[in-house]
Amino acid sequence: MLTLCGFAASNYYNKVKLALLEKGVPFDEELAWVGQTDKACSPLGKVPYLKTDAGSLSESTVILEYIEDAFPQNPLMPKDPFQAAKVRELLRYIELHLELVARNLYPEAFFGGKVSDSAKEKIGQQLEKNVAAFAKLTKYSPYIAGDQFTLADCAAAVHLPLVSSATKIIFGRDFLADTPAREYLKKLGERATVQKVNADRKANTELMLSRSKG
Ligand SMILES: N[C@@H](CCC(=O)N[C@@H](CS)C(=O)NCC(=O)O)C(=O)O
Repeated sequence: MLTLCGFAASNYYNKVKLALLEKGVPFDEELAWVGQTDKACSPLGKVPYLKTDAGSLSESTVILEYIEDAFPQNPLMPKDPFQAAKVRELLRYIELHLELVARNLYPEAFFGGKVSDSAKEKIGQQLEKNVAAFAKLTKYSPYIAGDQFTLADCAAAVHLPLVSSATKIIFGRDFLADTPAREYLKKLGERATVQKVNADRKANTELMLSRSKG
């Protein structure tokens, strides 16, 4: 049995949860806030991590690839090696070049902190460049890498909304506004799996906020 550990307000946690739901792989969830994680499972203390009968794994993309390899049902990767590499390329862009850069805005955008004006300027320039490059790789036909729902859609579903809202809050402009991301995300939102992830995220975010107030 698999146990997904972390908390449902986390976009990285939700990327893995969405893949498990899409594949129909049974799993349990174990609540672990940052600071309360099992360092034997996730040495950096990050979430998510996955407990399996063979041992534990950290790093969300590694977990995604493990799930895909270990459970062949409802594949989330193309069989063709080149097409599979294109999916991995998109996954990398979404995580490394969009989410990880936009993440520097989150303290001010979502958590009441402050990001310096010079940092904002640098992040804005980097993100603009990265969004333009990302747009060259996306297909939206109807999924982000083509006609199959893949691991790249699991990443896009949870990370792109944060890139949009963080840039809108900090720069007054959604950096993804000129791409088909909004329509695509709306369509993804019709999937029962995405609805479940989003409902759990909302409930857990409220819990997280009430903990930080109390
Ligand atoms: N590269 C990691 C990133 C995970 C990550 O940053 N998770 C956040 C929560 S959304 C976290 O655990 N933050 C606490 C920390 O970095 O110490 C992955 O893909 O799993």
